[in-house]
Amino acid sequence: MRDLNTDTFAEQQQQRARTTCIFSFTGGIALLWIAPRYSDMVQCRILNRKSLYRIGKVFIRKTAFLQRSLLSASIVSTNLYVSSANRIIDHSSRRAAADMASPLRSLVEDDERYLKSFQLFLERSSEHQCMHDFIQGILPGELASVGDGKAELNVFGVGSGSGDIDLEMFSQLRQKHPSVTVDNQVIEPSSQQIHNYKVLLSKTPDLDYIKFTWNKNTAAEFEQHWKENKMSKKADFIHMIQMLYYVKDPDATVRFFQSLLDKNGKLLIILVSGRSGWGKLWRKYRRQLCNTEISQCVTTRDIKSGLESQGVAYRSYALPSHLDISECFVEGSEKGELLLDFLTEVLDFSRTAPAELKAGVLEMLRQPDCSVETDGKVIFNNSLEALVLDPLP
Ligand code: HSM
Repeated sequence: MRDLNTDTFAEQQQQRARTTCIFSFTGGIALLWIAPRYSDMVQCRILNRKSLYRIGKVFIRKTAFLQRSLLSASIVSTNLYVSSANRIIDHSSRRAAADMASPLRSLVEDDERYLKSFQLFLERSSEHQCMHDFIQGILPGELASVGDGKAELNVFGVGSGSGDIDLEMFSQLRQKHPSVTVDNQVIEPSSQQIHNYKVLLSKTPDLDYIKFTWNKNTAAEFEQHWKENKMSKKADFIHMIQMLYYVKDPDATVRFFQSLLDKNGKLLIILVSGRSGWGKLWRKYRRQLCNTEISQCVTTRDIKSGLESQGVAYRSYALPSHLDISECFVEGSEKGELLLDFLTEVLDFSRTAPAELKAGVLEMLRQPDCSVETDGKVIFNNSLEALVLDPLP
């Protein structure tokens, strides 16, 4: 889209230059044609009045001079116009070429910086607090019926990260089903996060009832492996928390994992809500910010409309949350830059984004659509939404 727009602009400039060229030359030729006739006319009158003869000659010379000047002025101005249009065209095509050569890099390409900015995001936001409230308040009701009386429950954590949210959910599952054992498949592509998860396990008591299987895979790799090996295992509880941003086709991923649910199984999806500041930011800057190969600007609104179009039922729960983004507006603040990376999903956004985009994003971030300003702080709307799906009929 961006390249197409640039071409259209360049073409318009070229067209304008061509039109001016034609008009200027036509104008010049018309002058050449009219001026001699006019000078002849003047000359005739002057010949009849001898006293004006000299003045007439000067006038004729001047007319000829004027005629030449006008013609050369029109040529010069046409040239100037053409060359300035060419400069614009050059600039546009250079910009288009540069855009093609160096698109903004996605933050997820740099695992270390991603984790650093994510950590800062967690410190500045109430993201984990609102998940904690949901896990304590709502999730137990959803988990009560899973397993249909089985002695062992199969759980899939898709994009489990460092496992802290997983362990909170296990604690609720355990309270609802005190005598079951759990077979837990962890599906997580980041070795650093798997390491963090294992460290957390080593520090957490009373987890003997859970068997952990580590799949260092993306959801897509896991799906491919599952299909190739014609696996038939069914799951009682699958969770995908803040991970559908990182799959190529979020709707298809939801469909695949929902198809793995056993009777009474539950699929839990948590994402930012369509009404959050994220939703507003992405509606305006999706094209510039989202590298759709590795990260999607997807909200629960998108997932819900996909489900609705297929007639799939879901239950929805709002998880209000906020994020302090004040540092993003402090020029040169390292933490502000890290937060901006997380907000835009662009690696080194402050340094690599075109000035116009950076200014637009910063302006948008503090608009009432995205944030509120209180006590000198800019508080971004980080509201999440949880969707719970039952097995397909
Ligand atoms: N990075 C996409 C939005 C988000 N992820 C919020 C976690 N919390």
